[in-house]
Amino acid sequence: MAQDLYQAPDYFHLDDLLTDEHKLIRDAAREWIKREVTPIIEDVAQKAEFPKQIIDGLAKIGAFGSFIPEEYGGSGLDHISYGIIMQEIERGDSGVRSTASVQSSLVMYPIWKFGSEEQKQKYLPKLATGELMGCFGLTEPNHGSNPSGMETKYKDMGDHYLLNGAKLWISNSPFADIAVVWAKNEKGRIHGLIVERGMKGFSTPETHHKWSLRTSATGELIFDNVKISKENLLPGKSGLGAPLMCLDSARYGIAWGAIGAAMDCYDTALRYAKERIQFGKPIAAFQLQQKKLTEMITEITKAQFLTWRLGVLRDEGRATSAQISMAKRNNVEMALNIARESRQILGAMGITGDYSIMRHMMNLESVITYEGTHDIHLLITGMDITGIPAFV
Ligand code: TGC
Ligand code: FAD
Repeated sequence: MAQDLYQAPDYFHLDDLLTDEHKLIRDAAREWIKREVTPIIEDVAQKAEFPKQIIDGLAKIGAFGSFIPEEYGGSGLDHISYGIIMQEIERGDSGVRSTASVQSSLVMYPIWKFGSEEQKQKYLPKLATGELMGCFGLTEPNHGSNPSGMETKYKDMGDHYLLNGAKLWISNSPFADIAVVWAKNEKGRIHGLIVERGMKGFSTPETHHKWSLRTSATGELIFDNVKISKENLLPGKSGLGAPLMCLDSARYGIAWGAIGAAMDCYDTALRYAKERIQFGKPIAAFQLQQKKLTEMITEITKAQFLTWRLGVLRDEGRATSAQISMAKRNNVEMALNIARESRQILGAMGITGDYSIMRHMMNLESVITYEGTHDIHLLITGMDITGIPAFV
């Protein structure tokens, strides 16, 4: 891949609204991405490999549980800091951000929010350092957008539970040490269970041949009469609302992350347009290219402010699920459109791995689908403003 010359666009001086701590966190993450991720990312994406060697670095920049209190090994930071870290990581690659989102919002968050004190002490510090890696099992072969219909179930056997079922499309599953799994009890109530690698009857086959999110390992979770200790049930909350709370945290991070991918595409396209000469001029001199670039920076700027405001609301405990859905939906679509336009600005060079744009574009096809599809987020906002659910 060509040298990483990234310069983050900040057209309306959003930096003025960040604290010194936010800027320090941002600069550390940005510098780490440039130094450790850019040099390897294209190669691992081409090979469709998860770069395990960066786990330690991710932990050191606070990518695992930045909002988890320090007593449990987290960094005790605010939600804007979490968002900024996700933005910088996704500037590098959405697949790497996925690994960090899952670990923070979908594994550490439910253990912190719904776990017993023993579970918090046992798992959170090791998840924060990356000594343990986790995954989150909600989606099933027959239940994607409608997780309430899940078929994975567990039975109370007196001194333990017996878990049966299957989860599909699970990020990190092929290498995760633990899985936070959502399953129904005999009464049909959804609960979270911590399943550990090595438990008899538990397997995690990898899903191959993805054209998108190739640096993230995706797989299944298969439970064939898995014996689960009763201590592994998350006692704090049951019902679909529990996994949906985790999704709020992850979707919030994705709203920030998508801006990172968009900024990287815009920055690459702007530099290329100023350097590429056609008809005796840099292509940036042509009105059609200026239109593309102007619309990109306008959309990025709008998304930056929407998302910063969402962060303030989340830090105040006032961000609603519907606001998070709106930001996730808007920003991912914005990033995908910018990736497509940027790729055109690069002409044929845009399809090569010498530039990051095509990789971002393919990654964003997953991001617009997972954590609630583009359609589902529209329906969540629609329900919020009309009071009428239109899912069924
Ligand atoms: P519904 O009847 O609306 O709600 C069920 C219960 O949940 C409550 N609730 C929430 N609670 C907390 N936070 C939220 N955001 C909540 N939304 C709803 C609700 O009040 C109710 O509570 P109660 O007490 O009355 O039972 O549920 P529904 O079955 O109609 O579904 C609603 C819908 C469609 C919005 C929901 O199912 C949904 O969001 N579907 C999309 C599924 C999804 O996003 N899956 C993501 C899987 S994980 C993933 O993709 C990880 S990718 C990670 C990576 O690599 O980065
Ligand atoms: P479906 O639900 O079958 O939807 C298909 C189409 O129908 C979509 O366009 C959808 O918008 C539309 N549709 C569905 N219902 C409605 C409706 N009511 N109204 C209008 N349109 C509708 N899941 C996890 O649990 N954990 C993970 O770690 C995880 N990681 C993932 C990683 C990747 C790379 C991918 C691609 C997915 C991952 N997922 C994960 C699964 C993801 O959350 C689901 O793919 C997503 O929720 C959509 O479910 P589905 O693919 O079954 O699509």
